[in-house]
Amino acid sequence: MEDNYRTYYEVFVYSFYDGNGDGIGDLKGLTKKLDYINDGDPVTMDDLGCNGIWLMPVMPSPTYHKYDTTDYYSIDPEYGTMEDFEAFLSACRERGIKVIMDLALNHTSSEHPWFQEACSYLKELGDGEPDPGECPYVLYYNFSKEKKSGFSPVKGSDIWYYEAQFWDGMPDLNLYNEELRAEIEKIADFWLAKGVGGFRLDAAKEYVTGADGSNIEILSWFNDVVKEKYPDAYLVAEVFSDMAVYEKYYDSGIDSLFDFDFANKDGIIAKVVKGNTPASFYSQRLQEIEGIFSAHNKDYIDAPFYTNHDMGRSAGYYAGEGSEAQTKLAGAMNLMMSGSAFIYYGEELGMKGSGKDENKRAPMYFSSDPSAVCAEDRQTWMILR
Ligand SMILES: [Ca+2]
Ligand SMILES: [Ca+2]
Ligand SMILES: [Ca+2]
Repeated sequence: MEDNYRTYYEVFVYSFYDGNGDGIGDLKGLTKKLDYINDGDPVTMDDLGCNGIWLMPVMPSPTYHKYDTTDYYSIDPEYGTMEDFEAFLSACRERGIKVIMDLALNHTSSEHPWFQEACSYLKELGDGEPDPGECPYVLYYNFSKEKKSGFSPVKGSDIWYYEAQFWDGMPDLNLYNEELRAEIEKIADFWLAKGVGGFRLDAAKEYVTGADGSNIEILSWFNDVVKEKYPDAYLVAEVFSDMAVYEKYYDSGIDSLFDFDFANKDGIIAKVVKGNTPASFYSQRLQEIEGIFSAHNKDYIDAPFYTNHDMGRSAGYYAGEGSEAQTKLAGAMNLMMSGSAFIYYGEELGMKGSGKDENKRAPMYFSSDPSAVCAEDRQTWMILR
């Protein structure tokens, strides 16, 4: 079995490096900059030395962040081609970097053909009873004639509604449908067969909103089908919540859950570094979580992270004299935790960016020339190494 204890670098491809000059980061650009993440030579120390990459979504999508897919079997043309992706994977393999991909299974894009076909069918049907024999996709989503909480109207119909917990462009999938599950098994196999090392499972807490037990069952099913054929695959789920909630998700048998309690501007690490909480609390919790998580899954691998694409960047958590040292100390406290630690791109440089999501996902700095970086972050340039 492969060792799944790694240090992952979370990359937003859109903002990382532009390989073809259109101003948008892409897979060619990321491949070109792999030496920065890991040059494959354990002797050199001027690379980050990460041996894992978490790719934020790369499948076709109408949004810049690409968390709502229109096709689970392709690469978004903004990011390149399938050949570019395969070249990226093979360059990572040469360097000993395991690549995990973001997989958004809670929802698709409202422009996904499954959803489009289901909506056309229901519009035509009107007030009748849907026949999945005529359109199987009506069961891929949660359609209803009743406007329940989190439901949006089907465009062009005054009878039908669909569940869309995030926004109406992201219809929620019905992960209990057997045909959809078979499709998802095919999707997972498609990418794993290419050499992808696993998945970061987006929004697992919303698979069935408000029903942790159902979500654990869904994760357990997905873990079983993936591990049966790919025992070395690595799965980490996003359950954006408190530890009392996400610890239970280890019952599913998946490798990792992001350890939210330590992250963000008001998490354990930041509280300790700001001096609001005694340093001993950090070590005490590290000891306690071993018992908490292993009670649910003895093979668990903690997934500590300090920030991600949904959080303000850490260099902004501290102000005044000593803030640079605080930022570095906090980063080190993240990496010292056992398990597979995650670093969000640019954090190692002390990039700043908070407020709206786009600012948290701003272009990576590859130059110390102030004119080469985006204006908003220009004054925060700082090398942490
Ligand atoms: Ca580009
Ligand atoms: Ca090296
Ligand atoms: Ca859902």
